[in-house]
Amino acid sequence: MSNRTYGDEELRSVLAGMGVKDVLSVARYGSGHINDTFKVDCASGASYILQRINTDIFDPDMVMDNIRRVTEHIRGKGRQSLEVVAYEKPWRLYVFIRGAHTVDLITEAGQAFKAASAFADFQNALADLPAPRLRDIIPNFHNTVSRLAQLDAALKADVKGRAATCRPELDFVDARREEAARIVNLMAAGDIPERTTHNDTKINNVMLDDSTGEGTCVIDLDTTMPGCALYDFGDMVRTSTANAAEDEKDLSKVFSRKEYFEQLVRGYLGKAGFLNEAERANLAFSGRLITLTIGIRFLADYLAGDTYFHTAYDDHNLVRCRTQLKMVRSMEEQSAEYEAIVRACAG
Ligand code: ADP
Ligand code: GN1
Ligand code: MG
Repeated sequence: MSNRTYGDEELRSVLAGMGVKDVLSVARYGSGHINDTFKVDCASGASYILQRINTDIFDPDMVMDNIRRVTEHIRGKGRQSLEVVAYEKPWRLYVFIRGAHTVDLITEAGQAFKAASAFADFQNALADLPAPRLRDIIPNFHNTVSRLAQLDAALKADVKGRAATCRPELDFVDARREEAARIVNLMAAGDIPERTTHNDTKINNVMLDDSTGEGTCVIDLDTTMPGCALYDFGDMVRTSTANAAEDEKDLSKVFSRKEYFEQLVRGYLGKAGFLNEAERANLAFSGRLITLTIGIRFLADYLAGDTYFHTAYDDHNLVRCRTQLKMVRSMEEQSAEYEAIVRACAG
């Protein structure tokens, strides 16, 4: 969410414009970094999610165009999907999904299995999305090479004079520049195919059933577009194996949990039968790569003066970057074991 505050009157008038007039309450909701999200409760008993799409980042029409196609396609298969009730640029209204919740951190390995299974179902459901190709919402979104170029530009400009405060983080990234291009190169060579992917598979973007814990609905579809299945799996590793919050300051608490990784691989491979050999061979690597890429993005935003991700305090992006780099190190240390897990599960 952004730092912007909204008056009750403003929100009620947006809702009235969408035909929702019996509003009992409208309040901030969730912990996303991008959009402004509110839960709306009405006298009729209906509840909604109202969101102001972040127009600094997204072209709302383009996003809603993709989302309508994706949600209709998923519903056409008899599966639960986000449901758009109204769209009045840049605001949108979704049906509030009941009986399920999201978590920012998982506390039991079985949840990783369920989340991975739900994201794999999502990719499967979109495998036969009819042409045309979905629109590229943010070009090169997970392209680590272009994310490095953005970091370099932010470092050069150093608008806030922060470069001196993040030398160890910059060095950590520099030491990994070579491997950063691996998946980009495999895609360019045609060894890894483009697929329709979610591109933001962090754990709080899947609704988990209140009683069974099953992943009932994948949400936050703003970046669903042509991409790489490995980036989706990688972001699950980043967020579902983490032992601590994305902005934990005590780095001794930050590491990737092997048993969670194993459940994630089992849940994903159990459904993602479409993966080719090159994709399977890079599953463990994708976790490290995406975590490094998100670390690079937090660092670039810190150097650029916190213009992209919402921050709650001055060096919030640097703190987030540090947790990502600690997660990368933890995955590197367990790399042989993680590779062995993938081989064992892939059969
Ligand atoms: P952001 O892009 O800012 O991350 P999200 O679309 O992920 O925004 O929404 C933020 C949070 O709001 C989610 O993590 C989830 O908890 C909640 N949420 C979003 N959509 C729904 C929905 N349709 N029903 C119930 N909760 C939702
Ligand atoms: C953002 O929207 P949210 O909070 O689910 C970001 C992701 C990052 C994530 C890091 C559109 O996700 O790419 O991985 O923060 N979304 C966008 O927590 O940039
Ligand atoms: Mg989200």
